[in-house]
Amino acid sequence: MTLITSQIQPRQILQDQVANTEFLQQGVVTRPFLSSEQLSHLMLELEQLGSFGGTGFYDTAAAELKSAQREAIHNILCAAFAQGSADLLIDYEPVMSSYIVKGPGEDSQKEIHRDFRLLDESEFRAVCIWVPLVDVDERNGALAVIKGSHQVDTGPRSVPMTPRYSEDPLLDLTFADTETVPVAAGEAVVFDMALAHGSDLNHSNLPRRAVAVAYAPKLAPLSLYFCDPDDSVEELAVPHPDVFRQIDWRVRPDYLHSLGRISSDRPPVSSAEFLQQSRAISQASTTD
Ligand SMILES: O=C(O)CCC(=O)C(=O)O
Repeated sequence: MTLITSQIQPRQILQDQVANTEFLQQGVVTRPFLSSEQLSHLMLELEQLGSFGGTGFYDTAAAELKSAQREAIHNILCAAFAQGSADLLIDYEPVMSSYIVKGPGEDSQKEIHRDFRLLDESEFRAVCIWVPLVDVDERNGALAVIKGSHQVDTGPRSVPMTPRYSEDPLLDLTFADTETVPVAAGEAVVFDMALAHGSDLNHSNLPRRAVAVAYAPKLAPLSLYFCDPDDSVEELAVPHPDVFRQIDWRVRPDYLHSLGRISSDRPPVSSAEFLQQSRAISQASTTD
């Protein structure tokens, strides 16, 4: 079977060669990230900002927040991640951030998804550094991933929706199809933004808090891939990373310069094919 992949260039992303090879092939690695002092300091700063979330899944990136509060969170997270991200990544800068509170019980799942595209992935890769503030495993909704899936092309990951022609295969997947990534508080799960990921229910009786910052290469031109009502995807130039935190992705930001339409001539991938291709990529790399 021919693999439909996004033709990733083996540009070095992570400073550490061994971790970089694993990251390029699997789409995810775990690394020590925040010291216990850094973690305590971060938790105190977030607490001072107020209380966020409750039951269910809450993410400041998707929540209706005042822009000053969103920026305050972004600044706290970028400062907390500054040293660790510079040690980990080669010439990347922060673009967006999230403070995520996964309350206990019902409605706390985050569906399996891929983050939206920020750049031309045939040349550059956007990276998310996700760090839990408590130890996480399958009991309290650790991150769950499909290794190798970052290389399977399922069409443009546009906002505010995926075009109907692209028949998103992830909608039919369940957490049985994923691999849980247990990590200690302060440890990072570093993943390619095209990787399929999510998190299952928080079965504990305490909130599972986590923070995440999305990074793009400093050299990469940034774009918003906007799906218009006629189902065509348009590439809009994003002149500065801050724009990603300022725009309302539900409406076409007319002030962004259009770079034209994205081609839609790719075959649909079924969920079974998506899993099969992801596993083939992940396993090929471990046996190579
Ligand atoms: O924190 C989680 O459970 C999920 C986070 C996530 O999906 C994301 O950062 O894109």
